[in-house]
Amino acid sequence: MILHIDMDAFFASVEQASNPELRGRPIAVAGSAKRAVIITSSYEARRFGVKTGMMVWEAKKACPHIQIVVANFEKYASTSREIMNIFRKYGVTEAFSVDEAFIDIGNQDPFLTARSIKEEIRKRFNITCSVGVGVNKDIAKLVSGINKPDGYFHVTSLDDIKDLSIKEICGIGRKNFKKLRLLAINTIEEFVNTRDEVLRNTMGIHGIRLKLALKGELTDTVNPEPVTPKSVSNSMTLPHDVWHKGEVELALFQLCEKVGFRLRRNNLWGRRVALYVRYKDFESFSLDRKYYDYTNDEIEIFERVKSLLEDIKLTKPIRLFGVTVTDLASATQATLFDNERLRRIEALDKIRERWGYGAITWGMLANKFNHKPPISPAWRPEKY
Ligand code: TTP
Ligand code: MG
Repeated sequence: MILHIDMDAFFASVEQASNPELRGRPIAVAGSAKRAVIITSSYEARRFGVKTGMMVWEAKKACPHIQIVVANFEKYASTSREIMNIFRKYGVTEAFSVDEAFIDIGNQDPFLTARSIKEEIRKRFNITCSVGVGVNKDIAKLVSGINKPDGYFHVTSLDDIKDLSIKEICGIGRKNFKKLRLLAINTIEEFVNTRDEVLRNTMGIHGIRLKLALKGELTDTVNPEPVTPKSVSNSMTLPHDVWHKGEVELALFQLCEKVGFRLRRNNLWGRRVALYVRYKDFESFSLDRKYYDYTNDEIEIFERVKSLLEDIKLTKPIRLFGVTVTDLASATQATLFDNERLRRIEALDKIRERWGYGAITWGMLANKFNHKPPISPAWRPEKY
């Protein structure tokens, strides 16, 4: 049996747990003091219509007495790590995002196991979570949100889920949802009664796999190792819009440094480098280029990003940059790079691993943008 566990209002709950004054009150967590986007809110605030993605002023309009807390990502990351360690005591665990995991509990009783996990987390962190139970990951994930917060839902037959919208299925994105709707497939019952050819034509082989899974005819295993990523990417909304070459390069180098570090930590090299630019007015574009040599050297990545920039003219102040390295390969396929630089980078990494990522950086970043380490639902505790 598989459990899918998702923490309730995770960042907001952690804040409420660590500050008694915030408990039971509508609060929202904003990404940073300057960039005022709500990244999550407590259930008390959600009742007023506060939603992830709103600007702080919108949230205040919806809920005038809302308390805004600036995100403390280190705190959420370390809580997440500890929570995953609790899960691991109950079965093979796959960390699926910062606040979600699958646990294969084998033949243990799902209700008692969920109750005991909930209790342990409540005692340790004073926060709640919601649990979905099913014979595979797709079913467990589908239902963990049904009775949020502090929910529990165990799927024992197709009947339990047949009326749910296909929108709830993890793996049916907006595009597939639209395509399926045109075929009058709205509910899970309609989905599992659709012929295989139709599903294959609409959404490929993945559609057929999903049909089997939802019917409960597929039992899958939980993957304890994080899957090798297809790309390594970091983006940063700048504390203030940038325009001058020096500032642009400073921001880009900072991102390249992080991407390089993460590639090396995962023993990966990449040769396609992409740059994403979002202007102040939210107009955005991306550029990318494939190179012959693989690299995970931040200076080389930075050179490649700069050369992408040389092909265009930035026309407005920039709000956000993203740097992505794709076309990844593991160590064997990579070309060796400059030895001295390699030694320096290895020395940097050792210090970072010992003392934390922020412990050391290149001279040009001495007055880097004061940006919190990025974290998103896709963040997994196993990785940096
Ligand atoms: P979610 O599990 O999607 O949300 P949640 O835990 O806050 O609320 P729920 O009870 O509905 O599960 O995401 C987990 C955390 O990830 C969330 O607390 C904040 C963060 N997050 C972002 O940083 N950006 C986002 O776009 C989303 C959706 C979440
Ligand atoms: Mg959650």
